[in-house]
Amino acid sequence: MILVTGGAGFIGANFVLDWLAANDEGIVNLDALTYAGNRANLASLDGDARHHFVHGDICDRALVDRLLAEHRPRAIVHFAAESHVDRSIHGPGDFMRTNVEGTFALLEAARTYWSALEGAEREGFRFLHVSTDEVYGSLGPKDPAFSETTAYAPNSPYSASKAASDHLVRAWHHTYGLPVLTTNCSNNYGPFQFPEKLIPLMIANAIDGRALPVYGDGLNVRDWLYVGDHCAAVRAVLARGRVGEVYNIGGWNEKPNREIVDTICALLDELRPDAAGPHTRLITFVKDRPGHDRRYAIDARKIERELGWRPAETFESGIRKTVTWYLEHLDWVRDVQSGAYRDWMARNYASRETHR
Ligand code: NAD
Ligand code: TDX
Repeated sequence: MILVTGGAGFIGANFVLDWLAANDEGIVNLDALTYAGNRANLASLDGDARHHFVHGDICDRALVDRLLAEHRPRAIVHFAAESHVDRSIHGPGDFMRTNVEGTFALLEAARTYWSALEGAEREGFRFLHVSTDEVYGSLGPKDPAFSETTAYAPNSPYSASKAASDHLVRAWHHTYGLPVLTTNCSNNYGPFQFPEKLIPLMIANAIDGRALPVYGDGLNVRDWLYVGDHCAAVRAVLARGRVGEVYNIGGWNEKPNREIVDTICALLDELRPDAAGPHTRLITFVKDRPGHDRRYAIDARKIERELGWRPAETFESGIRKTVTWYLEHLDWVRDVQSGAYRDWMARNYASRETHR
C-alpha cells in the first residue's frame, strides 16, 4: 500500500491510473478536491478495491496520522500542491498554506509514523516529494540546463513555495534521517491537465474558436515532458532512487511557447478539417506575466544514468496523443469549464491588453 497526495489532479491522477494498471499494490489517495482536483479523472477506478479515495486536506495532521496508522503505507508520494503560476501571482496565500504548511504537516506525520516502524518496514519506507524545475529560476539562452546542483533561485510565489517545500524535505532527511527522495520535473502535458495551463488552454480555446493568448513575445522557452513519462520516472525513483538524493526529470525537449501553439494549431487543422481554419488566426499576443521566467531546461543525465529511465514519447507523438485526447473528451472539458473557471479566465485575461 502507498499513500498518494493530490491523486485527483493532473499528474497525480495519471500516476494513480498508471500505477494500478501496472501492479496490484493498493493506493490511498488523499486529495482536497480544490478547483484542480476532479473525481471524474478517476472514474475508471469506481468499484476497484485497490483504490481508496479520501477527500481531505494534507494540512489536517490528525487525518494524515489516522490514514498512516490505518493503512500502514510503505511509501508516501506527495503530489498535492497549488500548481499554477498565474494564480500564485493573483493570490499567493493558498500556495503558502498547501505547498509549505501542507508539506510540513505531511513531513511531521511521516516522521512520527516512520520513527515507530521497525526492521524491514522502517528500512524500506520512502517519502517521495514531487517538485518542479521552476525552483532553479530562469536561464539565459546559452546557459547550461538545470542540474541537481544548480543553486535555487525561485522567482514566482509558486516556485518560492515549492522551493521552500524542497528545503523542508531536505532538512527532514538531514536532521531526522527521514528517508526522502525529491524529484524536480520540467513542464508536463497530457490527458486530464486543467485548461488553465498553456497546452490544454490553447486546445480548449481553439476548439471553441476563442483567442489563443500568448504572453509577451511568445519566445519564453519551456522543456516539455509527456505526463506518462513523468509518472514512469517517479516510479523508477521510488523503486530504485538513492535515499536523500534529488533527481531532475525532463524530456530534452526545449521549445518556445509560440512553436507549441503553432504545433497545436497545425494538429487541429488536420484533426478538425471542417473547422474555420487555419487555427493560427486565433493567436493573440497579450500582456506578459509579471516576473515571467525566460527559459527552463533540465539536464536529466543523472536519472538516465543511475536509474535507466528515458522518456518513451517524443514531443510529436505526445502532443498528438494529447490533442486527440481533448477532442475525444469534450465532456470532461465542458465539466471543468464551470462558473469558477469562467471567473478565473476573466480575472487573468481581462486586464491584459491584446495585439495580434
Ligand atoms: P494540479 O493542480 O493539477 O493538482 C493538484 C492536486 O492537489 C489537485 O487534485 C488538488 O485538489 C490537490 N490539492 C491541492 N491542495 C491540497 C491540499 N491542501 N490537500 C490535499 N490535496 C490538495 O497539479 P499537477 O500539475 O498535477 O502537479 C502535481 C505536482 O507536480 C505538484 O506538486 C506540482 O508542483 C508538481 N509539478 C507539476 C508540473 C506540471 O507541469 N504540471 C511540473 C513539475 C512538477
Ligand atoms: O495563457 C497563457 N499564455 C502563455 O503564453 C498561459 C497560461 C501560459 N503562457 C506561457 C507562460 C509560460 O511561459 O506558457 C508557458 C507555460 O505556462 P504554464 O502552462 O502556466 O506553465 P509554467 O508557468 O511554465 O509552469 C508549469 O510548469 C512547471 C506548471 O504550471 C507548474 O506546476 C510546473 O511546476
